[in-house]
Amino acid sequence: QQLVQIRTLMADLRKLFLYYEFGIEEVSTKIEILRKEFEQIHDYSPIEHVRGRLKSHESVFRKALKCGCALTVDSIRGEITDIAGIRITCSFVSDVYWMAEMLSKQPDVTVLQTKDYIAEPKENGYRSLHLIVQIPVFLSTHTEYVPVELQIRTIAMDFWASIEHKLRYKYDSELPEHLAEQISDSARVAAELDQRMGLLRDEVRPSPNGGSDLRH
Ligand code: 0O2
Repeated sequence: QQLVQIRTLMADLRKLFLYYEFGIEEVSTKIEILRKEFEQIHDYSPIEHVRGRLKSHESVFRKALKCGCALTVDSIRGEITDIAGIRITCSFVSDVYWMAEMLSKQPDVTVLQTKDYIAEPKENGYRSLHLIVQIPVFLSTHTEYVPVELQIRTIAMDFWASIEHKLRYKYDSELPEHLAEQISDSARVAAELDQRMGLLRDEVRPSPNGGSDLRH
């Protein structure tokens, strides 16, 4: 009986994951269109790198257990909104907000949630702009509305997050105090670097959306 339940869950999850994969493709296409248009028209792109990923089945199960959500496809789909994720890396802080704005205002994009860890960094120093957006995926018989987590950040924020993630993994989430202090100090340095680069960019040319890196 349990084996049948597990088989059904896995089959349902495979189908769900396919929809999420389509969601990543849809949003990636939007980002790619913006990037190409910018390179053509402005001879400049706010986007440095883009990477999409589907959460592994294991991480989904781990998260479901952590948040006490039932191991059914309906509760997984209702509770876990970061199965499909896209990370956009920009050069400047103002570009991060600009990208978020350009994507959010597209008529088929619904913003479900915004977490601005740039305005309010996490305690360890983590900075990034997170949006959960929902987009329609048109299938042969119906339309699926798929949530996609966007993490938009600068190169400096991304560098910091990648090292911090590796350290946390190495120490199984419990960083020794001296390392935790250094990582949090490095976040401050990365934020300062972003601000200095923003000032340099303001010197060279005003940001295309009229924003300024001075404000962050
Ligand atoms: P992965 O493998 O990158 O997907 P939760 O998802 O339960 O942790 P919440 O509030 O739903 O918490 O999500 P939140 O805080 O918006 O952040 C989720 C994702 O942001 C994480 O996903 C990381 O990718 C990234 N993130 C958040 N905080 C940190 C941090 O302190 N350091 C680093 N390096 N990344 C962070 P996952 O699921 O943890 O991992």
